[in-house]
Amino acid sequence: MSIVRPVAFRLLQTNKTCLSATFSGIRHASTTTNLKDFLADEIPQKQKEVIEFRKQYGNTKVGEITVDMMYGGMRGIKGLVTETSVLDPEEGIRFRGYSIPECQKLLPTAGGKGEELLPEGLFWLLVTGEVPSQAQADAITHEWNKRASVPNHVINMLNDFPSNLHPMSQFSAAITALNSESKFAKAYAEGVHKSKYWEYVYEDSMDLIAKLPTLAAIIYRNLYRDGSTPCAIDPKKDWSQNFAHMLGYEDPDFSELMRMYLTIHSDHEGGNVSAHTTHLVGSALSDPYLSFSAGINGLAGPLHGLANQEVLVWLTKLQKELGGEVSDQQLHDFIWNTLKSGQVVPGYGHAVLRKTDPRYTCQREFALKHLPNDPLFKLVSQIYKIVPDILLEQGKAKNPWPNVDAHSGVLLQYFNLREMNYYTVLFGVSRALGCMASLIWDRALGLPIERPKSFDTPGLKKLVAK
Ligand code: AMX
Repeated sequence: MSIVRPVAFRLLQTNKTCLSATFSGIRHASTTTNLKDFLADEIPQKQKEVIEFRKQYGNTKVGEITVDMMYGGMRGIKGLVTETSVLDPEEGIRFRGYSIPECQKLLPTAGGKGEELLPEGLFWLLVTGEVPSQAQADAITHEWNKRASVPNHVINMLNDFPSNLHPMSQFSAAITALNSESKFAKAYAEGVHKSKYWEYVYEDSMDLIAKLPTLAAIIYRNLYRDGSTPCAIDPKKDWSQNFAHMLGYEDPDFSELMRMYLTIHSDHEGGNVSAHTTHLVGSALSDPYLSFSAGINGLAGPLHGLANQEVLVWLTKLQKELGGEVSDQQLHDFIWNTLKSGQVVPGYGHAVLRKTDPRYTCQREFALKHLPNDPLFKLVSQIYKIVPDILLEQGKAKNPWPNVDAHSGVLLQYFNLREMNYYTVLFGVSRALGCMASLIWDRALGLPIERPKSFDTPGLKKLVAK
């Protein structure tokens, strides 16, 4: 049975933000550096737009549902609205209308410290739909640095976990336990009016994102280093650089890798397991910590985020069996053996994409710049030339091309972050940006509890007979 992956749609844009964000229509209208002020201004307009849109087109049919879709992981069912990004099968992800190469040209970088995009700027774009100025991205850095402290009970819990508990389980449990800090849960318990929900979800989202690097660094240092406390947040450093330093990596190029990594893994429209789960759990008005930890549990599945770990496990097995230099024929046989033993080739295929993932290409470009002669990079490039033809020959996978996870591990290995079981935690830190940006808008638009209709097979047979 395939995994759940319905299609998400962006709403029609307002006049102010129309032009579908092609390069000629770059949107950066606002000057405020306060994201909450921006939202307070924007939300009433967007609410009005949605009400009018639904009034006019609420009964308009936008698609059909087949029996195969119902048994087949809801693939292709148009069933969600997600504002932050849209995934085109041929072209890949567009964050609020902007492709990754367009973002690379438009969004703020760390200035003198590096050329890669700041995830803070991408977050501003995801939330607002506008390309931020440097001052707006820097304001997010400032906010997150201020909100980063983690309560002692969570630190103690992490320190008490056994070393055989997977880093993703630790990460998810720590995020759940952080809900002691939830401003939304507190306000709800005190009877806050529903029109104010988004304000508390915003506060929790900003706190949660700010705290994730510290949680992730504690897990890393406990499992793979001496268990010492991560260094303190430095207000002069950006989110990624602080994270890199807390992990114990001082190389400026590693901070660059983190900036790129944390930007490109952030969002992939609304139907993927981690985003959809966060949205679903949030629809029950579970607070952002509970909602996102549920999403993290989905990300921990090998068909979703854990694929980045799986790729490295698979590559390590390949190197152990075949040695250093491998011929195309040896690779060909190894890949076929993987398929014949009933396993997937990790890092290849996708539920929506039908071309090479631009996030793969972006990481390949980073590798060409920073590690062009790395043997593992060369192996990954060699595999890229061989796997698609084999998957096509096998004739099952609808997309034979690599996804984001085929390339991330090789970059981390190069910088000596070799603990592959940890890789999905990095994905999780980044995924919070998209999930939280969407959750703020879910509550701002008053989206209700999610409850699709399900059938049993006899019921479905009756329905079909009609
Ligand atoms: N290797 C071998 N077989 C594959 C394959 C791959 N990389 N990708 C798809 N297939 C198989 C499926 O298992 C399925 O087989 P079945 O008919 O026996 O069940 C068949 O091809 C049809 O699958 P599909 O419609 O092309 O894919 P899907 O939408 O059901 O699943 C995905 C998508 C990503 C789960 C699948 O391509 C896969 O398992 N890839 C490997 C794992 C991976 O890289 N996951 C990460 C995805 C990105 C992410 O979320 N981080």
